[in-house]
Amino acid sequence: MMKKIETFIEKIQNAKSILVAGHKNPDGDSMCSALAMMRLIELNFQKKPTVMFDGNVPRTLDYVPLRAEAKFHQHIPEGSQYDLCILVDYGTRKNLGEIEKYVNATDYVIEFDHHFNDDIIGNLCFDDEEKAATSQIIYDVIRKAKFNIDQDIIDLLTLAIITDTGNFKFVRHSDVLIDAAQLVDAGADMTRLVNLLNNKDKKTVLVESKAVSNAEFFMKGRLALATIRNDDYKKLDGRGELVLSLLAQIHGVQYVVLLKEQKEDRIGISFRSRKNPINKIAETFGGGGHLCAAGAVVQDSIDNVRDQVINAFKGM
Ligand SMILES: [Mn+2]
Repeated sequence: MMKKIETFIEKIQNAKSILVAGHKNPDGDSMCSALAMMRLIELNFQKKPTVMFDGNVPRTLDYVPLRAEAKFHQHIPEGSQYDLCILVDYGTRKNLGEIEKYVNATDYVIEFDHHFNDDIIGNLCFDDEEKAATSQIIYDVIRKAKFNIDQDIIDLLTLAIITDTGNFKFVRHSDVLIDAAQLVDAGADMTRLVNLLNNKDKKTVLVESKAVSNAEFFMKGRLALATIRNDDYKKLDGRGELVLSLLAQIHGVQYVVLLKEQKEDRIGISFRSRKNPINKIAETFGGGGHLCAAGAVVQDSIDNVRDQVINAFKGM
């Protein structure tokens, strides 16, 4: 580990231009880990990386520290090149979207990630699938390298943990609680940070609650299926987390599926499970993900996809 950290330091010292990026449509972990990495380099190496993203950033992240420093790729000057790229929380190559061309044009890639990936991009990898959030891996390196940190970095690392654990609901190992405890000791104000994320547009919450009201139930109430049609999808900001979380709170519900009509004949599917693995079902729809939280995108009509999903759960 120390050898890898030495290389990390050397690569940053030698880089003239640095790009930091995560996956397309960044979530809290991806965005906050990227901003924490930018600030870390600024504070310890006196150089300022570019933070770039593709897709949409949900409004819940509007007030995370340094949010304005993250630039939509189309706002980056044409022909920009970077001699070092740091990828955080990207998952797989196909999740990079338009960032991929900048990554491909870079000499050296360093990655920090907690996703399973059989097509690793990084020349230097700080990967750990056991971590609940990518920011924990960055925090590990910070402590081992004894890097300087400030309040923004503390808040960003904590926000990444809060969002990726769904406010500490998805904790598998104690290390994430130990990291969070150390961040609180370092000055993270949990109540303030959780509140700062409560920033959804009213229309998004109304669309989400409508989808919950109209949800269908199958398999004696063990499968809840919600649908967001295209008209409503346009008002949705984020992935419909509220739909998934509310339906999962119902007595007896073990599986929750949310169908989102992103376009006519393009359906995004989110799968959640209380206990049994669900990622194999997502794979049959050409997607994937974690054991109990997975997704897919299917080119078909919403009615066909609905029927196929109900069929796929037969025998579960
Ligand atoms: Mn993550």
